[in-house]
Amino acid sequence: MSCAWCALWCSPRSRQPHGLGWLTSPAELAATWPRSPESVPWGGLDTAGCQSWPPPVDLRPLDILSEVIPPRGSGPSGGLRMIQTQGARGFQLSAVYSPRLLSFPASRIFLYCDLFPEEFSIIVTLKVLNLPPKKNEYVFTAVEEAGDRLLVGLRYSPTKLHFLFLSQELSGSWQTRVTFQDILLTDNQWHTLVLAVSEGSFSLTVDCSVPTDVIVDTPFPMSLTMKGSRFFIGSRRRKKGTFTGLLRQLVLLPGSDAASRMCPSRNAQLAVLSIPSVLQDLPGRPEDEWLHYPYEADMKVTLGPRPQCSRMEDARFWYDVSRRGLYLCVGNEWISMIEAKVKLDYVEEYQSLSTPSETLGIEIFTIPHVGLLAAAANRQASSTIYKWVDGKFVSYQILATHQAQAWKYFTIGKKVFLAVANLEPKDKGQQELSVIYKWSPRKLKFVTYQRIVTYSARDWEAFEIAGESFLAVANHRQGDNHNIDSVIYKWNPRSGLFEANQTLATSGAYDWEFFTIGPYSFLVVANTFNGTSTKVFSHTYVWLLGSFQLFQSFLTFGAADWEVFHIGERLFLAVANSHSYDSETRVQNNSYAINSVIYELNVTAQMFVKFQDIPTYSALDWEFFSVGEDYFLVVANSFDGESFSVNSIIYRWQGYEGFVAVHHLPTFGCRDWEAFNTSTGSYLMYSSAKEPLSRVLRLKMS
Ligand SMILES: [Ca+2]
Ligand SMILES: [Ca+2]
Ligand SMILES: [Ca+2]
Repeated sequence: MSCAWCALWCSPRSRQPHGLGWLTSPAELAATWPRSPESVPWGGLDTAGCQSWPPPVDLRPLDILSEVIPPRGSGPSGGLRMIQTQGARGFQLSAVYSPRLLSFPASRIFLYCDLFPEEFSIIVTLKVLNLPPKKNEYVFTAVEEAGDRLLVGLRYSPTKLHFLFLSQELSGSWQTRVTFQDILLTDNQWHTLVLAVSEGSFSLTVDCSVPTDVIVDTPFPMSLTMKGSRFFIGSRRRKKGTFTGLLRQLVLLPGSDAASRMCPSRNAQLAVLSIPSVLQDLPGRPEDEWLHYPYEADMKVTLGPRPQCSRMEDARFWYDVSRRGLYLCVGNEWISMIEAKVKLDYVEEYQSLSTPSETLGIEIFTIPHVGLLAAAANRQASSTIYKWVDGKFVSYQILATHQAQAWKYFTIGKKVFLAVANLEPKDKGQQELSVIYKWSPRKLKFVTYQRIVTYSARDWEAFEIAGESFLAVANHRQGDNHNIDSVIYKWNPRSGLFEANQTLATSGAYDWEFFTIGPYSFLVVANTFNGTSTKVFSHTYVWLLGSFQLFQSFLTFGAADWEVFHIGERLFLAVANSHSYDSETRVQNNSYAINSVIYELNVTAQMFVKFQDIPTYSALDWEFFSVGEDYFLVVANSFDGESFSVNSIIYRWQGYEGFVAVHHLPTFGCRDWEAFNTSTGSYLMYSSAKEPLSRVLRLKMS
C-alpha cells in the first residue's frame, strides 16, 4: 500500500485524514487493542468526542464473513450452520431466505471513509455443488438501502465468475460486469479465489495457480461511495440467486494484491488470509464458541456404550441413546453437543419489602461466610441493611444516614467495606459527610470507619488499578452550584485511609462507573445539570500515567446512570437520560419522555459509537443481567411528566435487532434495579423513590 494511495482513498471527502487500521476479527481486535500504555494512540479529544489519529498503520484484512457471525454467547446461530467437510469448516447460509439476517450496514466497516477502496483484493474460500446451466449464485453484494442499486458484487455460474460494480459517469450510472471465463468452481471441492483489482486491471487467482487477467475499458471507480448501503452475504437481497454452497473465507483487503501474501501455499485450495475464529482448526481444548453453532460433519457417529476418546479420534461423535445426548470427542474429552437451555418465561412478584422511607439505591452483595445482603439507601435519617434468610430479605442492621442516595460495597484484601453517599448533612448548616463503614467479623456488623466531606453526594464507585484501591464520589452540587469537582480517593495502605488523589470537574454528577478494556482502566460519569440545562456532556476518562484523562464525551440529558456490560466480546455502555430541560429555551414539553442510548465500543475506531436509542420515561437506572444464554437490560422508568406510575421495561438482546422490549413491569417512581442469584433462583429487586416499598421479583424460567 502506498501512502499516496491511502491519501487518495481517504481524502478529501472523508472526515478522517488517514486510512484505518483494519483489523480482522474481534479476537484479534481484543488482542491488539490497545497496544500498550506507553504507545497509547489516543490524541487530544474535543468535547464532541472526535479524536486526532495516529499515523496510519498497514491496512489490515477486513473480514466480511465475521461481521455476520453472532457474538459468542448471543444464543441463536444467526442463520449460519457450520459444516465440516474435507477437513475444513465452512458456513452453510441457512437464512438466505431472510437475507437481512446475513447482512450488515456498510458503515460498520467503512467508518470514516465511506469510499470503497480504489485498489483492493477480495478473497473467497468456498465449496459449491453442481449448478444447473445458466444458474447464478451470489457470494456477496453491497446494495443501496434506499435505491436497491448494486454497488459491488460477486457471483458465479457453473463455468464463470462475475465481478459486478456500479460505474458512474457523466452520462449516468450503470452496472459493469467483469467476467472470468472457464472458472470451474462447481465441483464440490474447496477453492480459494483472490480477485485483485487496480483501476482497469482485474486479476483472478484460483488456488494459488497462475492468475487470469482481464483488462476492461471501464476501470473500477475512484470514488464509489458506500454511504447508505448494506453488505449481503450469499445474496443480492433477494431470494433469487442465493448461495447454496459452503463459505469459509470472505475478506476485503484494501490496497494490495492478497495473492502475494497468501501464495504459494501448502494447501492452496484452503489458503488463508483471514477466516472467522470459529472456522479455524479444531483446537486441543474445546472452545465453547463453536459449539453454539448447529454442527454437521462428514465424520463418524458411534452408538452404544461410551467409546474411547483420545487425541487420535478428534472430531468423532458418540450418540448416547439412553441419555439422548450427542457428544463430540475433542482433546480426550467427550463434549456435550446438546444442552438444555434455560429461558426466561415471565417475572412474578416474590417479596414486597416495606422500608422505613423511600429507597433511592440498592446494593446487593455477598460477604463470605455471612451471606447475601442488600443495603437500601433510604431517604430519611436511617438506612437498612437486609439479609437473605430462608429465601426472603429481613432487616439486619440499621445505620444512621442523611438522605442516603447510594451504597457501594467493596473489599480491600480481606477487609470488607460499605460506603454510603449522603446527600445532606446531619444538621442543617453543617458540612455533609459521606461515610465508609467496615465489616466487623467479630461483631458481625458494619462499623463506622472513615468520614469524607462530600457535596450532595449521589454515588460512590470503588475500583482497583494495578493493585491499588480507589473510591470515586459523585459530588452533585455545592449550594446552587452544580459545576463542582468530584473527587477520586486512593487507599493509603500505611494510614489505612482513603486520601484525595485527583479531582475531575463535573456538572451535577449523579453516577460513576468503572470498567476496563484490556490493560486500560476507564471511569465514566453521568452529569445531570450545569445550572441552566440538562443537555450536558457526560465524559469517559482513561487512566494514563497515574491519572484519569478525558477519553470521550457523550451528549446526555440529565444522565442519571451508566451501565457497562459485555455480550460475548462486545462491550456496551448504556446511559439513562432522565430529563430534557433548558432554562433558556424552556424545552419542557414532554421532556421526560426521551431516548436513552446504548453505545458500543468500536475497537477499530477506539471509541464508543451509538448502537441503539431506547425511548424511556425519566430513566434513572439500567441493570444488565443474563438468564441461560440470553441477555437482558431492565430500565427504571420513573416519571412520564404527569405520573410516577409508569412501566419499567425488560429488553432482551436479539443480536442484530439489538434490544427488544419483552416484559412490561408496573412500577411507581422506580429508582434502582438490581439483579441477583441465589441457590434457589434468579431475582430482580427494585426500589421506589416515591413510596416506602421495594419489591423482589422472581425470574420464572423453563
Ligand atoms: Ca455507579
Ligand atoms: Ca445501573
Ligand atoms: Ca442498579
